[in-house]
Amino acid sequence: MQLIGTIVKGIGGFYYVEAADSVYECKARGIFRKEKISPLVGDCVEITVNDNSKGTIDIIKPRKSELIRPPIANVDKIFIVASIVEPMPNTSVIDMMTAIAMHKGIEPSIIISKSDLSDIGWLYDIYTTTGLDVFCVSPVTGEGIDAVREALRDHISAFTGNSGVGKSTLLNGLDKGLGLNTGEISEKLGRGRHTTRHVELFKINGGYVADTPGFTSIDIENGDFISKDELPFCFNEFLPYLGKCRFSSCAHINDMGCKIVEAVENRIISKSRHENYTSMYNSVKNIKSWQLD
Ligand SMILES: Nc1nc2c(ncn2[C@@H]2O[C@H](COP(=O)(O)OP(=O)(O)OP(=O)(O)O)[C@@H](O)[C@H]2O)c(=O)[nH]1
Ligand SMILES: [Mg+2]
Ligand SMILES: [Zn+2]
Repeated sequence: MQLIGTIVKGIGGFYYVEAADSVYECKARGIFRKEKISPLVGDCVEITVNDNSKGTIDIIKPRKSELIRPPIANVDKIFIVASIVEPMPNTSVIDMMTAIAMHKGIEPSIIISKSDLSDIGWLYDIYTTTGLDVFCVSPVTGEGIDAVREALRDHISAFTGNSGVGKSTLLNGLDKGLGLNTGEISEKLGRGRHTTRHVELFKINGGYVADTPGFTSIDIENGDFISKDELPFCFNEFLPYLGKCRFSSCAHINDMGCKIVEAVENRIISKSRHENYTSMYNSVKNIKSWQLD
């Protein structure tokens, strides 16, 4: 029997493919190894299922997008989860993530978690100026859960963010049946660091969402390099101003006649976002793409 499905999990050389409302344990054909292609969670695949309900992946359909960390294909939306208390949010990491997502043509959104524990105002104020979707959630009070569930509808999405921000807790809140492991944040006890160990897609509201292990540091990998000319296009709230500055070579840092700098002065664009743009710009401006190879 031949079916088309989605890889929802990959462990120890086996891929679990959801197709026609069942999940099949599959092996990849040897040809992929020869061609140095590895199937990814999120891949749309054609499989052949034998009498024992075991399958073989025959074809991997072309990918719409590909993330390196977390490793997932065909993601439509990235939800960057930032906790308002420990682990404290780092806006430069958030802004790098939103830029990388935009660069890959994936829609970024911000989830501010643990809204029951502290006032989320300052972080909300920064991100509400970006034009991106911002959700404030707490699985404890139930705030924001329905809004996130609605945003997941019919898409492949990924939750990303530091270990301990509450990605798995939020998923449990979205679907009470999941029962994912969550961890206390306690370095002394040595628990709560990377409670989630592998990437897995869960079906919610007709879409798939990935729970992913939190990152502790963020490296710009080769595929994630954004050149200085592309960078302004990776800041959503800059888009309406691009092409309108006095000089066509405007770097939008402190240039004369810059419409973006003007919008920062008028508090239409957040100062924090512009500062993080400036440091990203300064770190890439002297790198040529041939230096990355
Ligand atoms: N009060 C409160 N606690 C929360 C909330 N969300 C998560 N927590 C707690 O924060 C801790 C970490 O949550 P996890 O869901 O394991 O975090 P994670 O992002 O999945 O972490 P990794 O899997 O390690 O990447 C747990 O003790 C949760 O109970 C929230 O909205 N409010
Ligand atoms: Mg987790
Ligand atoms: Zn400018």
